[in-house]
Amino acid sequence: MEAELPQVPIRLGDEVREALDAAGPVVALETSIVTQGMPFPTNLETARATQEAVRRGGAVPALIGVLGGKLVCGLTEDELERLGTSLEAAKVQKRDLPRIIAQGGDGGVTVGASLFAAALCGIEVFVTGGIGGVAPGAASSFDISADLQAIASHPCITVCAGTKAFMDVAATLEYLETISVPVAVWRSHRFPWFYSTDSGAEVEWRVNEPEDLARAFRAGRRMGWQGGTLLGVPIPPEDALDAQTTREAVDYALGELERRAIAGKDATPFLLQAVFEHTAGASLVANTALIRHNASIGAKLALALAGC
Ligand code: PSU
Ligand code: MN
Repeated sequence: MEAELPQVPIRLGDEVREALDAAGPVVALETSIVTQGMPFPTNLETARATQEAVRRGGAVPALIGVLGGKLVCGLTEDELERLGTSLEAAKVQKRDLPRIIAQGGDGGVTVGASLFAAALCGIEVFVTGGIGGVAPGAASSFDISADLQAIASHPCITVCAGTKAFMDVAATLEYLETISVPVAVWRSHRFPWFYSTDSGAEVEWRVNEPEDLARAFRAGRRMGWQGGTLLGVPIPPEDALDAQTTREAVDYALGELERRAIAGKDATPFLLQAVFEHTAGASLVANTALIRHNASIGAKLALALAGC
């Protein structure tokens, strides 16, 4: 007999509930980066530092996860630790939510699953490190992250440092155009490249102030727009890997992926680990820095949205 189905679809943390009741600024955060994306204890340290960056920016952080079959928005420190030290916590993509919840499982949520939860709660800003994207070779493998469709279909701004570096950035931007996701870049016309500041891809919409993006997002919602918006935030130059280091690490990681025939949801965690090994850990330091920086921008955005 499986766990009894929950009557309420999501449990809010106290602080998150209070902030939402008061229409205050809240920033949703994912946890697949905690359960699969980073090794212990950096995963927990990064999650704490990310929440801290949101708080310093004047907003309330809402870590999302699945615990004992319950979707939770606003994990406590104990709950975060449970996810971050578990060897069993699943990688919960959006499509996995019904199954993991019905089975009573634990899991860290991806960008796509986080956006589903954020929309349920009415949270309009979501921060991650790097989104999934169109993989190199997707023309034959069909490996296109479910994150992209989720960004298109939930009314939330996703703040990221681009797609993860081993994705095909140009193809991802084409795909986002196809599914009508507005793409903006923070104080640049060049889409970022996760560990490095510049992917080489041009983006029409440069955002200089959080209010610019908040007003555009509001304009869309007033028209009945149900979809999200993507904001690319370049990693601060002092934390960035140079482009050659990123290129070499990505080429190495993609070569290993092909050699070992790894596919599906295991690909991204494997690639992150391979890049980590190739850069002797520098990629993890950069990943931590970029997500903290994204969180500080996300907080500014949440504040701007609360005021317009
Ligand atoms: N950002 C990071 N590290 C991560 C991820 C994002 O800095 O590990 C996770 C996110 O949860 C994202 C997932 O949704 O990787 C993408 O997985 P896939 O490529 O299988 O869709
Ligand atoms: Mn994939």
